[in-house]
Amino acid sequence: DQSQVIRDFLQEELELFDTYLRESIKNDNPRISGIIDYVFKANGKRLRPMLVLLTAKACGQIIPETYHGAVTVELLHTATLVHDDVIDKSDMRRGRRSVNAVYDNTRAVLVGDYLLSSALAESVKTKDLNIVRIMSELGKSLAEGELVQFALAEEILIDEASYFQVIEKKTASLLRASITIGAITGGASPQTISGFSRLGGILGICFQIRDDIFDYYKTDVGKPTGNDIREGKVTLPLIYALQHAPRTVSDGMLKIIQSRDYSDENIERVLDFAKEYGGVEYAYKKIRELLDEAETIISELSIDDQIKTLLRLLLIYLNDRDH
Ligand code: 2DE
Ligand code: MG
Ligand code: MG
Ligand code: MG
Ligand code: MG
Repeated sequence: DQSQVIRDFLQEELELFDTYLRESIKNDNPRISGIIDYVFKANGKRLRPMLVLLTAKACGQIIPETYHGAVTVELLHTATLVHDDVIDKSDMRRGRRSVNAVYDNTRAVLVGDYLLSSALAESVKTKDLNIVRIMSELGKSLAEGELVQFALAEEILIDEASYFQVIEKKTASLLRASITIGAITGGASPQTISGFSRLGGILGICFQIRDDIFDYYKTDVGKPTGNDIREGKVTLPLIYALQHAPRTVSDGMLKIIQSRDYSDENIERVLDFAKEYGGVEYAYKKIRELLDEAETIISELSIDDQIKTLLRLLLIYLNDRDH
């Protein structure tokens, strides 16, 4: 796992991050702390805090505000996952049962609200109005992304531009915010902050395309294959295949999707169709193009070569990860 090198490089910082995180979610009421403990006992990848810390370190300093920044993004991220599993009616998360499955939707919604508010409270501890603004706008963007995605799924609207619009809002915004907050608290120049921000956005897009590719294969993280299609979510591989397969074939697939007859055989047919007509390949090609852009940005950043190497490793990790 490529992320181990980065985790080792940030070992002390990640330990301190955990202390800040624990402090932030402390609650004396066992009815609440029980659920919160359940949520955080799952071993998240800590990807967003890593981005905050690595970027701040690249820019020259990690200060207490950096940790508050790392905590605010992790809390908001966790809030969205708790809500996401309610929306997607998903009973698994990070290889274990989701909050809505173990408790119920009511509690999952409320714990998500609690975590969202905790995230905003934490952002204030950075004492930087810019960061508070980034986090507030981020909450809006994430909810907007979900709303647009839901509308598209209802309309069964399939086009690449809409797809990219959604993943920009629901995923890229969060990775961009993480990296930007790292650069701000790291004391970077406006030019460096903007370079990192662009890098964060690209990382985020790659991250979601990769996540969407996972849906085409069996994974061991407890997610049923084809879940996105079952939810009416038409992602990049299928969008491409629908637009490039012979008309008669793609019409047949569209019929299945529009009929919402999601039997296992039908799902299998749609998944195979997307693979057969180059959809998965195309998605990988998109990722590679974006990574080339990312490489250009990294090479132009005025930061330590060692950290450039780590950023490159992070890029590889994001795309080789198996969940
Ligand atoms: C993950 O997509 C979605 C992330 C954004 C969720 C945003 C919500 C609204 P997936 P997986 C729920 C805003 C909520 C706030 C501000 C608390 O593809 O495959 O469903 O991991 O992800 O389930
Ligand atoms: Mg989901
Ligand atoms: Mg979702
Ligand atoms: Mg997904
Ligand atoms: Mg995912």
